[in-house]
Amino acid sequence: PVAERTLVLVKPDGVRRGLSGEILRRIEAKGYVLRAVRLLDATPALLHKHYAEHEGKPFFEPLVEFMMSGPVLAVVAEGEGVIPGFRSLAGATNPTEAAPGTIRGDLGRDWGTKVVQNLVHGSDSASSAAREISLWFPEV
Ligand code: DAT
Ligand code: MG
Repeated sequence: PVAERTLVLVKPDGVRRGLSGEILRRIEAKGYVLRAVRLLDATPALLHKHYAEHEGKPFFEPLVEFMMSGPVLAVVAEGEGVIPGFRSLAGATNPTEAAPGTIRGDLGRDWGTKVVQNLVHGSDSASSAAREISLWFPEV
């Protein structure tokens, strides 16, 4: 069987603030393996597919705009339990509520924007991970 893999995105706020290295460091320090890394400017088509579950919500368009505000670092991370494991490393969606020790809790905060800027994305299930990896890494 193929080892468990998840899709991590360092969002434009993380790249802009120079936190890509710190975020990759935490993934590797936990013991997960980086399988693929790519810096890219996300297109509207890619983001609409990636965030399809949120289409129609009030934060959807601001979310897509934010995700196009600068380059995104897309990462495939691998290891037993990496899907929930990276979600634990990331912390709660709202960085104000995210626990200290997590990426969002240590490095994120509320900037008063319409969409929550929370530094990272991580797949939330095996089916999401497979779908998202094929979107961001069509060649993997
Ligand atoms: P997560 O990224 O923790 O999986 P999600 O999938 O529910 O969270 O939402 C996707 C992103 O959309 C999230 O990272 C930040 C933004 N977001 C979610 N809920 C929001 C809300 N109520 N108001 C503003 N932005 C929100
Ligand atoms: Mg999500």
